Amino acid sequence: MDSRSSEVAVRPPLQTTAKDGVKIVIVGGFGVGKTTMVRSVSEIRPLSTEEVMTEAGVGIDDPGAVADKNTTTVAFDFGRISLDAQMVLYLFGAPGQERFWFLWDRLFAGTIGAVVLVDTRRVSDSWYAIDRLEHHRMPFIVARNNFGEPEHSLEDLREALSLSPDVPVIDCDARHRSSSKDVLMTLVQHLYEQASARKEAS
Ligand SMILES: Nc1nc2c(ncn2[C@@H]2O[C@H](COP(=O)(O)OP(=O)(O)OP(=O)(O)O)[C@@H](O)[C@H]2O)c(=O)[nH]1
Ligand SMILES: [Mg+2]
Repeated sequence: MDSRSSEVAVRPPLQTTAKDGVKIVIVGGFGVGKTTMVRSVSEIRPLSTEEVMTEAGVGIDDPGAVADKNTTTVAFDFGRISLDAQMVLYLFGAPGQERFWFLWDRLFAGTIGAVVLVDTRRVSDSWYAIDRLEHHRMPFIVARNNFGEPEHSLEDLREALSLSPDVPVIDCDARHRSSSKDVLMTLVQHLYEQASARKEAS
């Protein structure tokens, strides 16, 4: 057992004060850090469906900028985090490879919001995720994962992705729990603001 899994094992069960549970998905292109984010932030041992990428995938799987990556998500990741005494988020990490995209629409069922993780070395890999979320009219935020010093600003990224001004765009490091938690807090805040704006308008 590695040190991370022993740390997870001593975490307490769901608090009895928990009242609201909501489902969130983390989407994005291949190898942008979706599984890493679910693992870093989950308070339970996350369920993962990682499979080793073998030679059979050569020509089908494109490791691109993540050439040292040797496993990939073939269904989804699942984790949980209590944001406060009452609010619990159930996290689903989507599979990034195109041949598993057919699973996404199922994953979106019952979801109230999404995080689009982006690797700015491969911005165009995010277009499919944004397209699907807009199709489902699902609120989302964009989180730029830390794969080294970025060449462009967050505003440049907003422009490259043609995002409307109200979509939050932030930086993160999916490997770190506090950073991943900040991403989820930003999403929840965004959901609250959207719900309040709808209430005021009605
Ligand atoms: N430098 C850096 N590497 C990261 C970061 N997050 C994840 N990685 C690494 O990037 C690789 C891909 O991470 P995964 O979490 O498997 O990516 P994924 O989006 O789940 O990949 P698929 O499910 O196969 O689409 C792994 O080798 C991670 O260790 C990050 O913030 N910075
Ligand atoms: Mg994954």
